Amino acid sequence: MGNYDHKKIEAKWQKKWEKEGLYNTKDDGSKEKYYILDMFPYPSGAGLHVGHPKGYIATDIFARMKMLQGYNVLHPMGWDAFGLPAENYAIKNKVHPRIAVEKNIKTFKDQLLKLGFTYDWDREINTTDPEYYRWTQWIFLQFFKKGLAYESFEPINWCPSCQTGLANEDLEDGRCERCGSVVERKPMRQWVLKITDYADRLLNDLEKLSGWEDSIKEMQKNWIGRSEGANVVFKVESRKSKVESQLTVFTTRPDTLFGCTYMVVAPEHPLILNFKLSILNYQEVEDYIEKAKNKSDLERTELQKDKTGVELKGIKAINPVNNEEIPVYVADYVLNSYGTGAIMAVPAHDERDWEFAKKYDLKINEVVSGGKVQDEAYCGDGPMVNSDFLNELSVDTAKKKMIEWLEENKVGKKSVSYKLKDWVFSRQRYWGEPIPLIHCEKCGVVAVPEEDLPVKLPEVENYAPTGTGESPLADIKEWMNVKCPKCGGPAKRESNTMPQWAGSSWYWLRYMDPKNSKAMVDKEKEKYWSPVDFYVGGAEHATRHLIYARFWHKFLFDIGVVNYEEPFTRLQHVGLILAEDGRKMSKRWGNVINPDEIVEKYGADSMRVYEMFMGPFSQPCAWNTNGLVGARKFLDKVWNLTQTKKLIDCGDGKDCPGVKEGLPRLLHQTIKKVGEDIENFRFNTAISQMMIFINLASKLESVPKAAVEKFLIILAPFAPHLAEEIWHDLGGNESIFKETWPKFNSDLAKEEMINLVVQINGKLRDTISVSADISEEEAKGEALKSEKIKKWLDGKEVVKIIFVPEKLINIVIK
Ligand code: ANZ
Ligand code: ZN
Repeated sequence: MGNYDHKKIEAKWQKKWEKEGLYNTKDDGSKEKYYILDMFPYPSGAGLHVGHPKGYIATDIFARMKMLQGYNVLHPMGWDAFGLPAENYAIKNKVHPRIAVEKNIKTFKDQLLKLGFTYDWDREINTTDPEYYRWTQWIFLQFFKKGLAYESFEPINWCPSCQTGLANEDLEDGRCERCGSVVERKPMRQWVLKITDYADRLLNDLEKLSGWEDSIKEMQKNWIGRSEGANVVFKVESRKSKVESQLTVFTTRPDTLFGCTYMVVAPEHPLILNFKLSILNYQEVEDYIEKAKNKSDLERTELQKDKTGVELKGIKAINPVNNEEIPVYVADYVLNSYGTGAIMAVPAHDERDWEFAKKYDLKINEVVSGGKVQDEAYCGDGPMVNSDFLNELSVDTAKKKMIEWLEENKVGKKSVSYKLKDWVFSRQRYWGEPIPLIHCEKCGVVAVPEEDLPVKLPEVENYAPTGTGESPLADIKEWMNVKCPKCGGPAKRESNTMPQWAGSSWYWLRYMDPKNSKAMVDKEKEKYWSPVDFYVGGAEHATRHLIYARFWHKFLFDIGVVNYEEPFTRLQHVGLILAEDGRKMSKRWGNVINPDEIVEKYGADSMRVYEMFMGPFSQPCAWNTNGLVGARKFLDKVWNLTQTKKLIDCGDGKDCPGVKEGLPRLLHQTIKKVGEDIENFRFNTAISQMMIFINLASKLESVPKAAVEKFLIILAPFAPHLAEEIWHDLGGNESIFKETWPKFNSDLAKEEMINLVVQINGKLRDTISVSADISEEEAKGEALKSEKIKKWLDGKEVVKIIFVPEKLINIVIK
């Protein structure tokens, strides 16, 4: 297909570039740096489909433009290869995950190489390489030493199929994000990272990230989920046994305390066991708890779901503000993991409480006026009613006043809750970084000395999950049994491994200094390269990865390893490429397109141009082979132009061919637009502008060589192989990527000017100079601004204005 031999050209230049080390990045402090980063891929068994490289093509175009503009560009690539998918793939196909990962990486890399990217492969990293994960373990130890990694025995999310604990971030609609199984709750020994200590900074610093899309910042904000309110302490007592206790709730609406008519505790709440002997219907309560046990948080809190619960008979709570006795329920719509795991229910002003109260026939007391609380919960503003010292206040004022009252009476205080939970950081699986800790009977948990890192993942015969709460590593006696680094006594290694997200939580730092064996990154290098100027990747990482990454980076800042508090200055998400049938590309649908076939048939340059031309970069677009053919035709046109036309050495002169047809103006407009469009990731409009240029140039008998050369330089980021080939064909000795990005001449780039006649009542009164494609509105405005015209209009009424494009304006007056 096509007119130029893409196979020959592309292979030739890929080899040459590699041999010359064209993309090897030097730590050259004399030049201004630009660090552009792709989210590194997970090398799955299936290889890349045509959707995967879309972001990489974009960053490659960007990186090449920056190179041409004289920046020292860092554009690295690596592999995020630990974690469940690799391990599940390995178990299914009965190969060791290490072997599977090696093979997959090779496939991925071959595929990427064929697309002609600028990656500096000398800086390639792999999260499963012990020389890499030594530093992942080192960072964990710093967390541990600062008290930010702790052992917990709380019930956590458990995937019954992957047989491992999961973090909240690993769930999607209450299911395991990896295998789709419904997640259960299971008590388990875990290592947890205290990300909640950073919640406020993660939230507040979003404001500094002006280079991030608002939608992503909003998702992070919701994920962190900061709620301000109060904790309120209720007395709870049993009539029968005179047992007394306290129940603390978290509420965002302390103003409604007078409207609290009952309380609810989560099924896991310890209060239930404490009152076991006083609860008259304990069997019923226990049955209910048993049923609630396996339900996911999502199932429990869905608004539409029918609310269920059981009263704890025999015990009562006392509302501290009016000493009213109110019933206490257990119900699974209250989560143990949020706030305090207990609520004060205000059915008049909370939807879920309202439904529950209707179902169990509980009192509904209005305390904020404005609604019809017998018909539905009213969530709007006041004035407050039935609330003693709060009456007539607005909700906001009442909140403040109630918090003052609670604090004065020592039955509560201002409080903040976060949806963000501490990060469950251990997995009961084989294929991950071993957690570098040792359990000693005498000394407790002891850190592996830093000089003993990395703690290498040992070979095992059986790496399938055990389901026991320990990883398969626990079976390897020689590995597990060690001497305690503190007392020398017998001790055991931690058998849990780190989650898949660990290795990707700091990898951008390692590219700056990938071979350093003394530190995770050299301080000077970090100072030069940080922060990442531009980060491009999938929107699915808006929360998980990007929250973890910011958290680790901030921690590394706090311990003095890095110089900047935020890792990524600018962030752009990639719109999906869908299959031709409009569905997501997936093996399941049999609609996957392999880039190798496209490259083989149409060439890498065509695929690059096509993917950037499909539509606005951040929007999803369906693949269409006709579009691909169109991209190839455009490149063929460029090729033909340089092969069949006379190229004239006339500089930028007036006597050059194409002046009359407006070629110089179009060239400079194209230079301007392509540069601005790449900067703003508007590749599709950049390409259509280049098409317009080529169409005009192709119509001419001969074209100025200088114009073609400038055009080639701005085309080169998109179609590097073809541009390089033609460049050399036209006599270039060095790579086109050693040229400089052309400057546009803003006078030349200006629109063509024409003279418009301005008439008043059909008589010529002035001529004005305007751009040829001026709009009607603008033209009228310009005419009315003319001093000569103003004189004629003085005191007269304008009846109408007639506009004849490119000719005249006639103003009709009375
Ligand atoms: C009384 C009240 C009255 C409430 C009212 C709301 C409206 P956000 O905004 O999401 O932070 N709540 C507290 N802990 C809970 C838990 N563990 N499980 C389920 N619900 C819980 O929501 C905070 C509100 O959610 C709290 O304020 C509490 O109900 C409920 F007119 O307290 B509120
Ligand atoms: Zn010890």
